[in-house]
Amino acid sequence: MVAIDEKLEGVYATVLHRSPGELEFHQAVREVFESLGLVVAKNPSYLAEGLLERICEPERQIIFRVPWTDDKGQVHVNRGFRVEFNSALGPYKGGLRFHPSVNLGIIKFLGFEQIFKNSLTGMPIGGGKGGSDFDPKGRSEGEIMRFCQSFMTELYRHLGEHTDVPAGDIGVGGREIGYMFGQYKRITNRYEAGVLTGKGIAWGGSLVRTEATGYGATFFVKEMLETRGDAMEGKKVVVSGAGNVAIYTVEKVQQLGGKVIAMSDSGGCLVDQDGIDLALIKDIKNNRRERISQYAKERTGAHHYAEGSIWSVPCDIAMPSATQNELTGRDAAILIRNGVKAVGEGANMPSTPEAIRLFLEAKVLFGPGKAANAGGVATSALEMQQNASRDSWTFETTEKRLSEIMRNIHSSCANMADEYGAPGNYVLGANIAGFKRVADAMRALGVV
Ligand code: NDP
Ligand code: 2IT
Repeated sequence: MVAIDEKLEGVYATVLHRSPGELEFHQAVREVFESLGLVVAKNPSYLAEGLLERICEPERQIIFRVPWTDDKGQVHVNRGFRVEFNSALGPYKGGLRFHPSVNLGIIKFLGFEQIFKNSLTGMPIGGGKGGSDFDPKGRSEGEIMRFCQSFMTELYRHLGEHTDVPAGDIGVGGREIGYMFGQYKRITNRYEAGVLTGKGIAWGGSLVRTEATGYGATFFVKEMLETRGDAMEGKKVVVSGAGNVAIYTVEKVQQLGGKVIAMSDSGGCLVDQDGIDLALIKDIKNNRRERISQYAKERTGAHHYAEGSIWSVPCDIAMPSATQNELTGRDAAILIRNGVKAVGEGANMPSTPEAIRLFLEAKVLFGPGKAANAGGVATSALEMQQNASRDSWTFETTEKRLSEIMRNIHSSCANMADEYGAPGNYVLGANIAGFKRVADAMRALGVV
């Protein structure tokens, strides 16, 4: 483990003490704090006015009961969360996750990461996150709709286009956003498009938002490769996950001439050395809502493995795009041994601290999630801009904006890493650049 600067130890100890058992939250705070020692050494004023204590404490945390009735008439009770972490830069902004593993510590880690990610985009968005321990797997359309309606019946009072603007994350896509928007509109009697992002195109959504996280992560990797005179063309790429982020990562990698040879879901890993057939994956996942194991049954030469790690498939580029801590130190060592050149995190905190350390030591180009996957939330902010001006932009215009934003995020991280004497260290660059913008805004706004 990398040491934390002694000036930050007290604040970190308070985080551990005040949020016992929230391991993912501790991990996310520690990762940022490991980068901040240099910043407070150069500018000790960041230690004043309880700034670091305030940045680690959510402005507001909402926890609520979500009762709903299944198709057989049985009542279920889930727990809903919204952590409104930091609004120094704009309304709270961040996704909603529906997954049985969700608890307060996971939502807090995601909300904490979101503050710095949103800051890095340069756009007027604060940080927040929410969700529920609801498991959508195997649920009917009617059950999903009733759950979303019940969830929004409580959450709506905390939202608003200038207050808090959720979007999707694991288990929440266009369908769920639709049901939640419908319920919000019904309760409030307002067509307030800017209250949620990731909406359908016919009802206030933005083109490119669906593709944005995966496309953005791929643009970020492209930028990293270019710093070494390299390109995506001809690279073998492994993308974990098979959801929104993974699918559109595969699409952009293929458009840039790379070859994706493996994907995964929680049921195992799929290898197709001929290159993933994206149309088949989209049909299986988006239309039929089936498991990726189905792909191996329909395509000759493809294999599905229920056991083992996807990271043991040799590749030039790894893009973890499923969930937190899915890529361990052991996986990183295997990837490095197999000659991996770049890692772009589509997911939030997918690499464990040990994995990150190994990638940095081996000088693998490593794009941390808060930079590499910021294209999703950045395009959400573009959706908010379109909603505010009652406009809608073309796919080309919006994708160009996204690619410029990713180029800017890449250069902010790279420049900050250079300035702090660690060229090529995007972890340090992202943490410092993200921290500075939000910290400066917090100082200007006083002790609030
Ligand atoms: P989806 O629900 O669309 O897909 C999630 C994928 O990850 C599925 O294939 C799922 O498999 C797999 N997965 C989820 N949890 C686990 C787990 N515990 N173990 C193994 N596999 C798992 O979500 P997204 O694609 O939207 O999100 C993926 C990641 O990207 C998350 O970390 C999210 O926070 C992050 N992210 C998402 C953004 C967005 O705009 N959607 C923006 C930025 C980051 P299965 O179906 O078997 O559960
Ligand atoms: O983790 C993330 O950045 C997201 N799930 C997207 C958040 C958003 O508000 O678009």
